[in-house]
Amino acid sequence: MTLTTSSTSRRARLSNLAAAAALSVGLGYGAAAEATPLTLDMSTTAGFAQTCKQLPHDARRLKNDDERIAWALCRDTDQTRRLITWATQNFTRIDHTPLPQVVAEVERQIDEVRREMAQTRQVLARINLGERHSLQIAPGQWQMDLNGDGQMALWEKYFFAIPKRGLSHASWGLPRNDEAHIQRNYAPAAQIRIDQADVLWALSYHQFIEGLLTHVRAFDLDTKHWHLTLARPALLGQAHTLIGQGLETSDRMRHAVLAETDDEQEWIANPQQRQSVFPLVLDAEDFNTWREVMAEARATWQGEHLLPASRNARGLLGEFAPLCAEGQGLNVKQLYRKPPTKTLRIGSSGPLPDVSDTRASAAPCPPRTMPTCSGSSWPPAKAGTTPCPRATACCGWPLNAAACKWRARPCATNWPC
Ligand SMILES: [Ca+2]
Ligand SMILES: [Ca+2]
Repeated sequence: MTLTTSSTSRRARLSNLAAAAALSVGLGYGAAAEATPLTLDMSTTAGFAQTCKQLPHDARRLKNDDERIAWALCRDTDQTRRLITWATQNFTRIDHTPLPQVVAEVERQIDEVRREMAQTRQVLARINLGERHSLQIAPGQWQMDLNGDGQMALWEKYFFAIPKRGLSHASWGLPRNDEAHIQRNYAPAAQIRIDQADVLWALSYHQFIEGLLTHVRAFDLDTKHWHLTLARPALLGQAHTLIGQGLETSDRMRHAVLAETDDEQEWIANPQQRQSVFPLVLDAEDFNTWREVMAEARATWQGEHLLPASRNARGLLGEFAPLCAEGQGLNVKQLYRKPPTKTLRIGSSGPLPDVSDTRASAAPCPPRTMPTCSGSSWPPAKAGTTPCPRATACCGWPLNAAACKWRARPCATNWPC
């Protein structure tokens, strides 16, 4: 399939990039830190603005974990504001801007977000609340002019509001200028009393998003042919570390949530907790699914399990199939840590990816030696075993963990193993 460079598709691409980037977040306000403890209020609109204004720009001047939490929230929300303002202003002139310039500006933005998120991530990683609770927050009250037009539209007012608990996430959408839609789908007054599990939740998302953005910046986009070329292999290694840390943090978070015995203004709730404003209701089976999927994801990410890479595979794995010879499984860790030395291209035309020197070394693809099937292609086979060709994908996890009842399937009998 050949991708066009029409203004429509360019707009769509930039819009997608901006939307993805807007999920990330993080920037700060400058103001001298006071010697006396700061008054931190993250539960009212005025208190939020005042708190962010008085926090120091330099994270090293933060005096305690409550200040670190407020600082991270202020930076994240302000980074969101800056991204939306940037995207809004650039969207109007994208049709008149040469494509390479658009790409360069997007890359600059991604790098800035990565820098900001690295700071916020390090601050979040320092926080250890132990058993105590920290700030009470009400994200629906964090209201600001996000697109920089000097007005506060309804969608901006409720941009950080939490969707009502228990609704199908398909009905959320983003807040729009429709009061009835907001009232139906959002809980602007919802409050959370932050505990260590919530801090770990935020930390894991920072690690994941920073990792994904780092992954993106490992590649250069050829705007003529819409190819991605691996230009900065070292960033792939960094991305592997960050996403691996995200998986570990997510597991620590799951343990922390399950260990909670209180039940008051919770974010993610364990099956015994009822006082939660987290949009998804998770039962005991969801937590089991979470544990199983994360264990498989971590083993795959660290190269302990191999992904099936077959020429007949479909989807992304099919695109990567040429990385591995027949009879080999893909070692994700090696792919990130020792990517093919020859140019790795991913794109829309031509033989993809170009890994003609890789098969000789076969670095990411150790042979699978055991002549038995070990299950479906998800979960992947343990290194040294042969995975089966059919995937039972767990779609959209963890967003719809409740709907994701993954079960291993027996191997297809005709699989040549
Ligand atoms: Ca506005
Ligand atoms: Ca909690």
